[in-house]
Amino acid sequence: MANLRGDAVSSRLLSVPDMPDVTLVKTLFNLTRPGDKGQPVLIDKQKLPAEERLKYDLSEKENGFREYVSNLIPLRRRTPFPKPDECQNEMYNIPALPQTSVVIIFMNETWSTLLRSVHSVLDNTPASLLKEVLLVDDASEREHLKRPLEEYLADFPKVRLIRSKTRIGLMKARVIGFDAAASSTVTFLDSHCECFQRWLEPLLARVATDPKIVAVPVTETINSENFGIENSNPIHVAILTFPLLSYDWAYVPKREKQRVKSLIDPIHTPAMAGGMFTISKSWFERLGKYDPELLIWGGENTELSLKVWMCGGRIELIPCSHVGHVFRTHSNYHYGNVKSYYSYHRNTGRVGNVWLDDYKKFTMNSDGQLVDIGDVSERKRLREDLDCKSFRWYLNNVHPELYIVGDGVYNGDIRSALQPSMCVDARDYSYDVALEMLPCHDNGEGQVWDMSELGEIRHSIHCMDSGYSKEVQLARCHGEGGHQAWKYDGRSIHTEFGDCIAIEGHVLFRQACDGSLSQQWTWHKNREQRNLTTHI
Ligand code: UD2
Ligand code: MN
Repeated sequence: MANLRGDAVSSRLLSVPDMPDVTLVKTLFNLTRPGDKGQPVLIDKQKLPAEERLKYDLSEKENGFREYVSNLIPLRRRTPFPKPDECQNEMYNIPALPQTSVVIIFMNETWSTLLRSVHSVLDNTPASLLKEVLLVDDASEREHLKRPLEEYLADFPKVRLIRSKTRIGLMKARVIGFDAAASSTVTFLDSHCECFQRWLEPLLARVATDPKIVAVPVTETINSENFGIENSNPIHVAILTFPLLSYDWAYVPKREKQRVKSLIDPIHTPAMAGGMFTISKSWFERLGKYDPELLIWGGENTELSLKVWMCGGRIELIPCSHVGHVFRTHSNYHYGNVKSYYSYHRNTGRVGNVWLDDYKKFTMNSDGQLVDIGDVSERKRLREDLDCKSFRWYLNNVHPELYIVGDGVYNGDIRSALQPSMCVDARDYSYDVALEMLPCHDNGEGQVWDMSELGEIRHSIHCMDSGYSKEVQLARCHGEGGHQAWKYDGRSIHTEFGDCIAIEGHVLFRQACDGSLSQQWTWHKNREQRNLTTHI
């Protein structure tokens, strides 16, 4: 174990806001071991003396998380034991596993979150598997990240600090760490993470099986207010989102639940959030690392998700590997003239243009509609050299359930045969009220519906739902079929139990199908069903 000098954080090391008065706050709220095993640290702000309250308030504004609370927790704390319980019986043949270099990139990170990330790696990783921890500083400006950080790290020979002289953005920072890494696998982390016990062994075990597997831990949320660490159940996969080309969390698809044999088997995940994963050095290199033109933040996760799958690899989510991560409430990365808006759309535009084929039309900037995407010919050549498959292949084989706004099997407005100038309207997207018919307006807003592969009738994340009442209402799409599964036969929109959507007055109801005009609808057929037959 590393030494324990991480227990006290000296205020000398911190920029604004100052350290909490730890002794006072601990007494006030009866905190003996704040945050131990991922317990939340509960502070009643009203009971803080005025001076402390000011620090408490400021720290959130500066960082997008409550640094004040983070600073009350020792730099070394115990993390929860990973769920499911079956993980406790898993044995790993450590001498047979490859070593890894852990790369942690940071830019103006707070002292306590950064060093808790480092300590959690050192404390929860078998020394024989950890070649080194490479901290890559993307030209931070905060004082505590200069001399004080170097002095602190001097006690930890496995930790190496690499500085970038200029601000280069997270992708290039990761690549600097990657290029400096001395082992055959590299594991990336954000600078506000906490690894659970045995987080690394199951990741390495998968990459050792097949170097084209990219192994991703379960991302646990470290609460940005109280720093409690969740232990998720059930776990979620990451999926791509349109039109932004970002990621979202989703339930493990039904077919994947059927494919795996136990709760702890690796799960095929269509995408990754981007911050934490283990990859073999040779595979990341073959894949051309990240597009060198990506700036600051965003899009690199989409690029890697697509090219790993489309170019012959696989992304696996490893149920027994857990890493906590603080999700900020806000961030605004920019430098010089480069604004977050510009870099995000430029990045995702480049990725969409290179990897999405015809589907790029469903994104915001793959043809440079919003901001210039530059020259992508090198990246297209890389895709050809690697002989990668099409995006359509990805949809059919990796993520058939993926819903792309505008790409429904049926798409467009839904008109009533009884009142041909009236369309189904999502109005103000309120739930728990019957959907209304309003005059068709042809400008998209509220009247464009997609029928998804799962038979949902969707308007973005909202679905037509008819459960406990006979009204047809809007509800958040859940992807589980049931009350959100419909069929359209060119005339009626019905459930598999013979109930049809009908107009009554100006709202939508579900009633027994009888072929009447009030149950007939026109809706534009957009394309054939994707290949979903194996799993529903
Ligand atoms: C998510 C990912 C993040 C990255 C991002 C998209 C997780 C949990 N997080 O956003 O890793 O893939 O999506 O790009 O999967 N940083 C720099 N230089 C910069 C900006 C940021 O080094 O110019 C560092 C930053 O200190 C942090 C990392 O990059 O360690 C990711 O940034 P973030 O934590 O703000 O991103 P996050 O978690 O919101
Ligand atoms: Mn992060």
